[in-house]
Amino acid sequence: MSKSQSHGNGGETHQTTSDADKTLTTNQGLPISDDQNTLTVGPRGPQLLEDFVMREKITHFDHERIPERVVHARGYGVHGYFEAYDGNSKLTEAAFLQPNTTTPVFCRFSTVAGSKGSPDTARDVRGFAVKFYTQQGNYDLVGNNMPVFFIQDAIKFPDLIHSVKPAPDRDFPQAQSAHDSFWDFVSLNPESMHMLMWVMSDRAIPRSLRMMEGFGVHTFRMINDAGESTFVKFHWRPKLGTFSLIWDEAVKVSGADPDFHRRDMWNAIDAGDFPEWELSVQAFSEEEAEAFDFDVLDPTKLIPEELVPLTPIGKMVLNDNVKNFFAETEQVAFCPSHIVPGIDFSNDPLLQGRLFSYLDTQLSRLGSPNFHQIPINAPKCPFANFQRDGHMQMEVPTGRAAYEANSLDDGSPRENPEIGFTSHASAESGKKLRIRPESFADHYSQALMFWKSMTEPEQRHIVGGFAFELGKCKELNIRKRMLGHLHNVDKDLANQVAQALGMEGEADKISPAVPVRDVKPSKPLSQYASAPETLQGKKIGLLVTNTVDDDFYSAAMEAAKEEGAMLEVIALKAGPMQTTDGKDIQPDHFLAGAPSVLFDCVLLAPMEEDMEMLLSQAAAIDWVRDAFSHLKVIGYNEAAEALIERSCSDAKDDPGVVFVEDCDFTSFVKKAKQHRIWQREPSLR
Ligand code: HDE
Repeated sequence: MSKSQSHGNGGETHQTTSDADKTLTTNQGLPISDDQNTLTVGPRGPQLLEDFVMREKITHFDHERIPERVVHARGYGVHGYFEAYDGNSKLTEAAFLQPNTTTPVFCRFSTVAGSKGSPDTARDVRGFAVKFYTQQGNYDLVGNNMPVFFIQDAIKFPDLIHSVKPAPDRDFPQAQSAHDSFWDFVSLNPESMHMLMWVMSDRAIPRSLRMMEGFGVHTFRMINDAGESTFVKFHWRPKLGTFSLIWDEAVKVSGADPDFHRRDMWNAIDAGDFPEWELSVQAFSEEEAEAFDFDVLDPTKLIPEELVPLTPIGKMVLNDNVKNFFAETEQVAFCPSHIVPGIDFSNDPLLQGRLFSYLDTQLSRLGSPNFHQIPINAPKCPFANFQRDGHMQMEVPTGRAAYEANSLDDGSPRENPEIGFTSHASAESGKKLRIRPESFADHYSQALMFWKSMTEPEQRHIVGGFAFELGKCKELNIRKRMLGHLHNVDKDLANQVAQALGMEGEADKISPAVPVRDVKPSKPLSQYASAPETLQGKKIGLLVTNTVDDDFYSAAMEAAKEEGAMLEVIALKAGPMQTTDGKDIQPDHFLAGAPSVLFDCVLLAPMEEDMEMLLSQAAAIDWVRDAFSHLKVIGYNEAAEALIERSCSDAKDDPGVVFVEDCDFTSFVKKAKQHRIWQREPSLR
């Protein structure tokens, strides 16, 4: 029972409160005799201030909350490990990137705008922050699931965030950008245009945290043991592929399961299906950077992989759920300034601002400069210095001298030029000024590159995204300004959005600061151009009635297992049921509690004798209709034909509606691996 947590600094341990004899005690260790009744004068008399047991309990409760993160408040953390590949030493001396090195990591995924209790599937950027507990100290790679950002200079960050957060007078809208103040801000900041293309695309509504890419966004440096610097951009690529929801699905999932992403991650890890990402860098020299037609210090630009391909440097596996959400996920403190020898910063003005902001925010959020002593933040290598005291000091530093250098104690710890971090000695000079470099002035060319790189469905969704969001923006002048920007990106895009809004010909005229370049598409920017055909990590929903055919059920289970997918049974009632052969099964859901939006593809296996009743249920009709209009593959048995006819009369001849004959799931699985039936979409939306 005695649980202890290592601090990682010399094996010191801390006991948790629940210990040896399981007796409930106060925080001072006093056994409690009665935890149900407050101390009163007589059974019906007044309560006594003297009741320290009650006061301690309530006071602690009153202080249970800490300020939520000002951005990225809603997040989900998971433990795992990182394994370095061979061959990184020519790029970096970082110890955790050398061959045969495995490093523990903690990874926190998040939305940006919503508060801590907001739904997981809001349209938003996703944070992708990884803390590597290396032997040279903690390294934090604090990235996003999109490779660019809204603004070029950190000084604009508070304005960006104030514009997207609920309005200060009315405190809504929550967890969304579909409102006047956000579009007002971005339409007055053309540098946002490239990022807006990403945020209006399917990237902003990921299917799963396990199916998202991650990016370091800024240009960083890697330094090898000869002191040579190479510029790098970081990329995380998920083994399962990059997949997204459809907007209507995301909206409905928000209601059906606001915890959709965290539940998905928890369940996968709990089932031993550990998500994995490969970490790569785009590595390039300063001379190469000079030759690009954009500035690598500008965080609104990405480097097309056609220009600099990815070099894989390692992989991350997430394999352990947290034991306590608050202690770990809530208290974890990421700072881009947590760096190790072998990695360094660039002059990207957004990154430079972040190097200040994160430490500052942790001080206010966690309340003490000793936040590094909280177990989730403590390095797993020895650490020692002469910083002392402060709120919640957990250590008991010994010795008389708390300064460096000293000759009173044994003189240690001391600085060490051999192994210590040194900043790359880049040559910097210039006048002190507040000015944006001219090389940051092209705000439209890469937005156009993104647009051109999309497949047809992806383009349709971007148009839909802009139309939805601008449709919620009541100020017509803001819409017109945005249409003007979209015109500068691509006329066809602008016209489609204008048409959807009923505002053809109303775009403002906005002159780009520099001419828009004729850019080529870049294939890796599309999620679907080369999406893997797989069911791995996906979820199949099997709709049954009062019982289910044993052969169908067993074969479906087997097919799902073979594909690495999860199959969940949705029945009419929540209680236990039996298959036709009398096998006991416990449905995972009952119909009204699990709409088809929760699954990637569906199987319909009702019993003939239940059909009349099923066809009278709106929930069953909606279930199938939604699956169809969310472009899902639908497999069905003979009895389900009537249900399909009733819910989607347009399903006839649809390639994704597959009859499962003799419990053979081959055709269903083959189709379902395509993820969605895109050709169905134009006739539906
Ligand atoms: Fe952050 N950001 N950010 N950000 N950010 C925070 O730090 C900030 C930016 C990112 O799971 C805050 O601990 C500024 C870019 C992630 O705990 C805060 C600027 C990128 C997380 C902060 C940026 C990010 C944060 C709030 C503009 C992608 C969540 C709570 C200069 C490369 C980390 C906190 C977690 C969190 C400031 C822009 C990623 C206030 C000033 C660009 C993933 O410090």
